[in-house]
This record gives sequence, C-alpha cells and structure tokens, in this order.
Amino acid sequence: MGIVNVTPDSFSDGGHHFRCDAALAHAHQLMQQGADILDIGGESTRPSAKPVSVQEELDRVMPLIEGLRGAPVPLSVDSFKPEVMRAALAAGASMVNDINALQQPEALASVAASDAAVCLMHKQGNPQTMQAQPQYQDVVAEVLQFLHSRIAAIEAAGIARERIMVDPGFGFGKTLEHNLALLRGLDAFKELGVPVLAGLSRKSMLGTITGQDVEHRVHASVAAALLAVQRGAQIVRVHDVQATVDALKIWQAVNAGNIFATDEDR
Ligand code: 7PJ
Repeated sequence: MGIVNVTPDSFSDGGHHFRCDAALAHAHQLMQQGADILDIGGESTRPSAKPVSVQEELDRVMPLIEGLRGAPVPLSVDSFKPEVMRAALAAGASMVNDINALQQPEALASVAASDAAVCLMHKQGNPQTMQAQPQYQDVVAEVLQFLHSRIAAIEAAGIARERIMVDPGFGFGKTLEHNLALLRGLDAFKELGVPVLAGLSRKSMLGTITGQDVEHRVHASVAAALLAVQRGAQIVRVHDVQATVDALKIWQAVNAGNIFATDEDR
C-alpha cells in the first residue's frame, strides 16, 4: 500500500493546483513502482498534528481521487470523517482506512452502506495527546482484544468479514517498547482470521532506534516492513514503494525455493 498524502506539509506549498498535480504524479509513480493499493490522505494524524475541517479535507483528497478514477489499483481513503468517507466512496474509492476503527456510528453506517473494504486500526487516545503516556499491561493482548471486538461489531453491522482488515496501529499511543512488542508478536494477529496491515514507514520509533531524521528512514522502513511481512502482515503501508517491493521480491524468491516453508510464509 503506497501512501499518497495531500497535506500542505508533505509537498512544498506552491498552491492548490500544484499540490494536486504533484500528488497525482506521485500516485502514478507509486503504481509504477509496484503499489497494489494507494492510500490517499488529506489530514495528518501524526502526534500533535492540527485537525483539519471536513471541507478542507475534501478539497485536498477529492481532486486526487477523481483524478485517479479508473486507476488499475484500489484506492483507499485515509480518513476518520464520515463525510469524507462517503464522498470518496462515491467517487470510486473502494476502501476506507479509519484510524478510529469505525467507532463513530456514522462512519460505521457509511461503510456499511457501501461495498468497500475497511481497515480497522488500534490506537490509544487521540493524535493530539496519544504519545503523552501510553499504558498497557500486555500490549499485544489488549490490541488483539480491541480488534476482536471491533471485528464483531462491524460484522454485526452487516459488513462481511471478507471486507475487513486489521492494523495494530504502530505509533498510535505506543512507546518504543510497545511498538517493538507488537512487531515481535505480530504473528498473534493471524488468529483474527483477517488480513493484517502494518504501518511502520518513516515512523518516529525508527528514528529513535537509528538516530535518523524522517527524511533518512528509508532503510529502517524497509527493514521494518520486511520484518512485519515475515511475521504475517499481508499489507504494508509505505512511503518508499520501490525499495519495499525490491526487498519483498528477495524475501519471496528465497521463500519460493524453501521446501520447508508453509503456504502461509509465501
Ligand atoms: C497509519 C495509518 C498506520 C493505518 C497513518 C504516519 C501516520 N493508517 N495512517 N496504519 N499511520 N492503517 O504515516 O506516520 O500505521 S498516518
């Protein structure tokens, strides 16, 4: 899954049209590099990011979704706002990536009324405050429990299991130790019986470990994506598509020749 952000901080701000054209070109580049899904977002949910109004978010993402109509890969809208979900789905997006895991009733209803796929992500707290003091007794067990209950609620709303994927939400109300425990224990999420998505790309946990700033976390991101896939992630949400695809091709080639590998590993 290639990340396409249409936020003023992601592209040097040369005005609205420039931003949309740049994002469109970027989206095409990611598809060429092997992205199987594009995740389009208009609001930064990084720790302490400023909230964006519905209208502003629509103004950012809708031209891009419309510009990508007919693209050869599914379009995901990275939003927790029901209005943005509905507009994006009406314009051809086929997946909703909701950091709130459809806990807002109107968000749940919006996806239920469509035939779109949905990614349910775990977070503790909200983006403004979540990194203040994250606390868990057993982070893997608690995140699993949350995702179990969200899958149940979402199936009860009439969304078939085949449409659902889950995400432990790296960096969303988690310390470095919590994030590492989740990555180490990612295999456990297979028990949920739906695909697991992992988003580690350029995140601050990688900066903490390597000492690299956000512009220089490509290598760490590729390593993290590979480790996630080895532990069962079926989708990795990444900025650096080419580098990640190359690494995964090596992993797949090695696995393909391994007569001891299980089908699950491939
Ligand atoms: C994630 C996301 C993630 C899912 C962001 C960033 C912050 N959606 N949206 N999983 N992260 N599903 O990319 O650093 O980890 S925004």
